[in-house]
Amino acid sequence: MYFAVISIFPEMFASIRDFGITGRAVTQEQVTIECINPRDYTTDNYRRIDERPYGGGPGMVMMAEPLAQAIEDAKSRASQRGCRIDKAHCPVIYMSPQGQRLTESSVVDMTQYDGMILLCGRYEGIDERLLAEYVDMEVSLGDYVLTGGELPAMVLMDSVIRRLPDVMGDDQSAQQDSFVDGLLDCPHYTKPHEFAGMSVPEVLLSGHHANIAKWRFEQQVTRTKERRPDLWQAFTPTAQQAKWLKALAKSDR
Ligand code: 4GO
Repeated sequence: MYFAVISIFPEMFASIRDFGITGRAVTQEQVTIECINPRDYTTDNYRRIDERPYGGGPGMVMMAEPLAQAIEDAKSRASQRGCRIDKAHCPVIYMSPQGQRLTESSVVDMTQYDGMILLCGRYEGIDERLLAEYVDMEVSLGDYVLTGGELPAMVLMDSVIRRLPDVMGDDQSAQQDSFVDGLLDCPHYTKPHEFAGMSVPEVLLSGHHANIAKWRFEQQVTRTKERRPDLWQAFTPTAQQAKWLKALAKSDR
């Protein structure tokens, strides 16, 4: 998958490109991340990308023209990398609190793209006409404001990259399905056997895989009911999970 990031702080993206599972996905060429600095598309001596807002008020607004040039360049680079350039295959995405919320299910949908062009704003945001002309989709991480779109863009990339086929080990892909199937994750334990007076739940040491799977599911259910009743409301069990839930209801009586 191809990612073009448009940002005045391209150095920030070293953290996703150079480390961990996302770094390995880049090295193994499952993913390409290219940064494009809109300052390189300015025409004035000061390389200005921001200006004061029409109508007055505090802060600065990113100007449309350098960003338009940067997006055009991103599209031509994406095309060179084999991306089909339309919103169904390589959308231009603007990270902003006004966007659609990112969820594990929207993340999984995004793994189908050839690539994405991620637009990162700064200051008070971007001239609305640039957004109207170029942006296919606006995405938000949640109801809070940040100083730039760079961290949200990296969160989006990380969440999509980890769902690409062959980026993570098989054991992991089974695990992460917990959120997609709508429940919170179960607790995890490792060595030592005892810590702070607490020992590892006995069932996990039993080697009985069916019991372990059942126990983990029960833990997921308990946690989800307690911490996220909204998720529990919306949950639909698989056939196996329905059996476990029946057994659980019986033992509760
Ligand atoms: C995205 C961008 C928050 C989010 C942002 C979010 N803040 N909740 N700030 O995903 C325009 C200038 C938006 C700074 C940017």
